[in-house]
Amino acid sequence: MKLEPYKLQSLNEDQLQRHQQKFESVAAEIKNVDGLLQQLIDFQIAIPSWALGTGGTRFGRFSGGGEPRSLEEKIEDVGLLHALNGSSGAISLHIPWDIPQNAASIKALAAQHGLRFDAMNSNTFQDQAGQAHSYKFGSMQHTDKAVRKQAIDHNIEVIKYGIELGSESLTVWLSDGSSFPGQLNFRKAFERTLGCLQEVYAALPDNWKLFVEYKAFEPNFYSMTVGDWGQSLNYANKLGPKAYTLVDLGHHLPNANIEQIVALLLMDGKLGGFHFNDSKYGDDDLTVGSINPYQLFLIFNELIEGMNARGMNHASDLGWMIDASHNIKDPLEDLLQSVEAIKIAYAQALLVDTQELEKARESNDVVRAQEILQEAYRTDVRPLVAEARLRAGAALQPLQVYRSLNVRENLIKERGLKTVATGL
Ligand code: LRH
Ligand code: MN
Ligand code: MN
Repeated sequence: MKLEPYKLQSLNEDQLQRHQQKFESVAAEIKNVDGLLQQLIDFQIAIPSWALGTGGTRFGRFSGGGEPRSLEEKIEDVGLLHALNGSSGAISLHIPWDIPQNAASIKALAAQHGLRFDAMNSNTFQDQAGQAHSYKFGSMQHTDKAVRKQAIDHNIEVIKYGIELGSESLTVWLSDGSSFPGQLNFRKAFERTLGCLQEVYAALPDNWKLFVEYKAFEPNFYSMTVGDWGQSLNYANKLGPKAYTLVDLGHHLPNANIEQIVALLLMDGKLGGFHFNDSKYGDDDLTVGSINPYQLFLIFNELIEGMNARGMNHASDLGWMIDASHNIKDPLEDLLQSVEAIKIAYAQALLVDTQELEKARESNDVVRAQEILQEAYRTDVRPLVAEARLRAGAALQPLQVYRSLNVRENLIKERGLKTVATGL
């Protein structure tokens, strides 16, 4: 489904006056509002191809209908999101769920929608039809060299698809680990995994990055071979300058101080990118900002501080991606909410008076330091985010436009009610 620009314009016009009043009142308080708006416009968040359909849970799946049936339709869905919010200008693919049959035409289709390809993801956590060896006991950690070789070859194949599409990074998430004490020799599992990652690393083009994604639990529940940021950083350090740690917000043990992890990875120049989502109990893959928006703000506060200290470009020097799973919501509506939550947290963090904060810290004024952060967090920045969207030619209220244009109903008419998108 394509969004007609004139429809967007007329829907925006209906809301313009109300918006302008709200925007002017927030803008009056901000020093360089145009600079801030430009930063918001430039900040793009990649949509994961596997989140465009209803993934469900392991207990059931309730399709909402109209899900993308092909890679082309996934790109069209992300194109629609981008037309609505002006901030979803990239897609992240998962192989073999998204094998491009004709890379040139897929690339051209993405370009038509103003999309680029963010990190490619490999998959050695499922067995695929026709595959010679099983990953039941792991992939890169496996005791059998033939299984390890299969995992390496798959990752190299993913890099090749990525090169054809113009991607510049590979995310490796391994489900490797053990579910029972005694099952695994931790040291040997680490060494075998490192050996495989080294071969994948050697196949990376010069301008590519390798993201090592960690996760504390699931599907293995006793140990994970890339279980936390320490292990990921250890692999990344041993691999070399093109290897980085990827932080998925849902992959930590409860109450982990993710903002501190982010600060220290940035200090070492080893933070590669993000999988944004939210969670209360585990790897819940819930809408970003739906459970703990203050944590998201604190993470962005560290990101901005650390990136500025290293002279990094906020928009382009890290991989900004969502990783989500949908059970009861319309995936596209949920993704609009997630992108909005990320932009809100980013805008709030841009408002932090960093100089005053440093002064408060130097003088051990704890109350003042906390007040400075909360002052920014409690600012209603939604009119700023909306103004950035307006200036980017997108919708003032993306979700409202999505609903008023009956997008889901139209997709169901076009694609059918009983659709299953490839992916989780
Ligand atoms: C694992 C994970 C990883 C996978 C995705 C489908 O939990 O976060 O990023 O590639 O989910
Ligand atoms: Mn992830
Ligand atoms: Mn996950």
